[in-house]
Amino acid sequence: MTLSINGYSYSSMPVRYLTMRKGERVRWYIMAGLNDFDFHTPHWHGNTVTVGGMRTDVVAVAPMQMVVADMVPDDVGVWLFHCHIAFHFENGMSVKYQVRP
Ligand SMILES: [Cu+2]
Repeated sequence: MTLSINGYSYSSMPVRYLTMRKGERVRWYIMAGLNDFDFHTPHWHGNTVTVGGMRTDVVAVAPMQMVVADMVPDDVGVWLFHCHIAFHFENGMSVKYQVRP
């Protein structure tokens, strides 16, 4: 089984799709699918987000749950964004995002 984020697996999404600038206000819309295994724990490397007033680098979503995560990135670089469930990560659930100066 191959799992994906926005249809991309194993960090194959072109990084330009998720490129932002340091200090920019960025809003991430997270939504899980409707299969019974669609419990996910999206996790950002490099930067943190705010969800419901809590600063974090990981959130949990249940099937068809939606989460809004706000980020003001301060760490420049190319970072991994992936599901933290080991089985999902090992089966491709990762993309890269970029923060430019
Ligand atoms: Cu997952």
